[in-house]
Amino acid sequence: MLSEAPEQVAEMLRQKSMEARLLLINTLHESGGGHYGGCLSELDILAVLYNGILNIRPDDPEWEGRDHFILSKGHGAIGLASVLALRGFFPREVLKTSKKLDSCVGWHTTIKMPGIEHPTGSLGHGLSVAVGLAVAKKLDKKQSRVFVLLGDGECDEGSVWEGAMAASKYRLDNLVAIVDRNGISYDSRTEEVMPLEPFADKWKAFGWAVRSADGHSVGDLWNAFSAVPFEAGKPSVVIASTIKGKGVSFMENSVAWHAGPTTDEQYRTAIKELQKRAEVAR
Ligand SMILES: Cc1ncc(C[n+]2csc(CCOP(=O)(O)OP(=O)(O)O)c2C)c(N)n1
Repeated sequence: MLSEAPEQVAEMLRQKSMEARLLLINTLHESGGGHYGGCLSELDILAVLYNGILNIRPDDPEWEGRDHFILSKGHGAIGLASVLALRGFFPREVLKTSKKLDSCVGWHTTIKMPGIEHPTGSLGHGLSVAVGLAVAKKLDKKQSRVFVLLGDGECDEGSVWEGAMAASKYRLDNLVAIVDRNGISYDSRTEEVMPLEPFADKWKAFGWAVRSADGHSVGDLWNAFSAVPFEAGKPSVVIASTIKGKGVSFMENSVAWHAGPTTDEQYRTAIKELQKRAEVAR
């Protein structure tokens, strides 16, 4: 798949997501902890979107012609904040302010942070907000697109499926949903909490054009996002297979690492492992 994206672009994207992983771990450890698992699973998706797919202006976050992005799984806030900082929306020093009153850096997204379109954290709302934005773009005859990232556990919320129905009713082919399909919810596997499979078929039945991707392959993600809309007149969904805690061995695919603090020793191990992976990737 990587061969379909220019190798320099793929290399740049891998580099960006590795930098974001390091920044994320530093930020979370300095903050006293946070949502390690879901932030690490979403990072490659965000790195690809923000470094080549989304039409945005980091120095003018509210530029009218921008593509919109909503992080519906709002607890992935620091993952997004790391990518936004590296993309130039604000200085990376801002990420050190999380313990200060009135900081824009927190466990969930807030519109105080440049680049954040909509505050999230209460799951199940982002898709409906994205549907509203996409309808508005259609009515205004604007070319910009709306992307929204959902967690798979989040898809247990009935409101997600109300949004999904509305998106196909209004033929929103300017709307792209991505599901971070890491197979884990809050403290259990998704299929134990509420079986989602056959997941792709469910989206199809709700009128969406569906594509699967390896959520940690920048080439695969790039190809999927570059091909939207997958069908004219239909909203697109990318089901991205990911690993919760990706990049840190003791966090990977573990229900114990949805959120929490890291000890200094765990922090050092995580950083060492990520640095080693970055060297191997080079
Ligand atoms: C409406 C609502 N119910 C419950 C929660 C508590 N909660 C926070 S994260 C989470 C699990 C989400 O799982 P998933 O969407 O798969 O997130 P990821 O694994 O990607 O971190 C839950 C239930 C919440 N934030 N909002």
